[in-house]
Amino acid sequence: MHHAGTRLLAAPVAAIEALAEAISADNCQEGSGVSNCLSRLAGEVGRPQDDRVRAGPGLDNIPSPGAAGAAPTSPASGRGNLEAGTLTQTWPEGEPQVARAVLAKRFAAPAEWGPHTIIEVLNRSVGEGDLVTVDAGAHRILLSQKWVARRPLSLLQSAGFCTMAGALPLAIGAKVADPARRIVAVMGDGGLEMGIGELATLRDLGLPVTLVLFQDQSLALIALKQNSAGLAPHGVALGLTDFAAVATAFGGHGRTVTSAAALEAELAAARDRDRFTLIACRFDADAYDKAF
Ligand SMILES: Cc1ncc(C[n+]2csc(CCOP(=O)(O)OP(=O)(O)O)c2C)c(N)n1
Ligand SMILES: [Mg+2]
Repeated sequence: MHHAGTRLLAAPVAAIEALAEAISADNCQEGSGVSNCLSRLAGEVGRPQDDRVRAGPGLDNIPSPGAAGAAPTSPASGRGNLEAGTLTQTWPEGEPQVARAVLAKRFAAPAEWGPHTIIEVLNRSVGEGDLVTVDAGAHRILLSQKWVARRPLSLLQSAGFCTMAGALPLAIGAKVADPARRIVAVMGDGGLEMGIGELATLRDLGLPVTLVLFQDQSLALIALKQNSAGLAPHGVALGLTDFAAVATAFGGHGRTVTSAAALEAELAAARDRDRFTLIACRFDADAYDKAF
């Protein structure tokens, strides 16, 4: 790709656009397609001669949560410094900005409401010092393309096993470790129905976590895989659960929303609540058609 002493890449924009095309054409699979695409993207843009990881104060460039008016950094959130002082400024050609622009265009919201819009609202509403966990499924694949992480280690997920229902215990653990930090769990309806008992843990430990639910009444990722294999949908439809009522029954606050404005308002209201909040975002099961 390159060797010491040469410029990393003469035309990163063209390379990234070509890879964005590849991402579009790829049948994105959890744990394989998308991550491979993005690894290729990183590879094409060019790794530095020494991986650009050197001793130095590079993470000074990342503002601290405290600077943004968020909760003070505790030992747990302080781990976001990735062993502070070991990284330096990278990508002198502006490659990250180009990659972000290409991804933003490729995965732009096709409608006023749906999974794309929910992630855009989250990008606006989640603060720099906050921590997000995300479950397994189509919602996670889309979030992986659209998420704007402001700090290292601020997005937790089961990246290896991709296990459903993991986002809730991840959020519980994060909140126990750092009670002052805002924790937002992003889940699909299939995943939450697998691990719904954890709502009782939120109640019993008095953890005011915010749970944003992608309620499409579908195991959407499996439906997409069946479709791309030329199969008819089988065993992927979910009934309509009233998750707001379930949250109330578990001692939390529950709401169902179907617009960006309502989601934004509920996210803001959840910030100061002393118990958990579940926001069920309902949208149609076909919302991921042509998304990947
Ligand atoms: C424990 C477990 N069982 C099965 C799977 C396979 N799997 C991956 S995503 C998915 C569907 C997830 O549905 P949902 O939580 O509603 O998310 P969506 O895809 O609809 O966004 C399944 C069954 C898994 N990753 N983990
Ligand atoms: Mg679903």
